[in-house]
Amino acid sequence: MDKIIFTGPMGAGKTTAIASISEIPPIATEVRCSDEEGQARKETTTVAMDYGYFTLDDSVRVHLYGTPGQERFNYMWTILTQGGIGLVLLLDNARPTPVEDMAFYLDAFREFIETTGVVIGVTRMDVNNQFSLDDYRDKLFELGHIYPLFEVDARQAEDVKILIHALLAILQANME
Ligand SMILES: Nc1nc2c(ncn2[C@@H]2O[C@H](COP(=O)(O)OP(=O)(O)O)[C@@H](O)[C@H]2O)c(=O)[nH]1
Ligand SMILES: [Mg+2]
Repeated sequence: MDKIIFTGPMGAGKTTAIASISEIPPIATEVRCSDEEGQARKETTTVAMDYGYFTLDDSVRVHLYGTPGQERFNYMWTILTQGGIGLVLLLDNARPTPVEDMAFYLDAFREFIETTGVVIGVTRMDVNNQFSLDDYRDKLFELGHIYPLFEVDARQAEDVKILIHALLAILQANME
């Protein structure tokens, strides 16, 4: 079973991205945000996980799981990555320190990434362009990582598909 994990901070677009490409109405578990930042930004957050699926051209089905964003649900991260083939990290460019968010999530999922692969999508650049893709690239360079990085809009299926195909391409390359 090909299982891809979507992670990233609250509001980065995980639930939206899975909904954009899923062939079934995605299953999401939303509750009211507990923290003040969350309450200011949006009404609900994903508690347990998001789930949807998507079929590739060669009729291989890819299962899409979104992690909850809030720290109090971190224990779910380890559970959700089990059996996963790769990670899509979404970052919200309109958050205060999205480049630091990237470093945090790359570290939190380090073991999983080392055994699989990761692609990074920066969302909401239309809302706030305070940071450019080069700012993220500089940080990746500083951390010694070479990972694919894209500007995406989680509401656009084509953008989300680019992330999935880039991830599958690097997983393929790692195997060869
Ligand atoms: N303007 C804009 N909104 C976006 C973009 N990507 C996602 N969103 C919106 O951001 C909000 C938060 O997304 P959501 O999927 O709930 O984030 P999650 O907490 O990571 O699951 C939703 O209202 C999305 O429609 C983008 O590139 N531009
Ligand atoms: Mg969500």
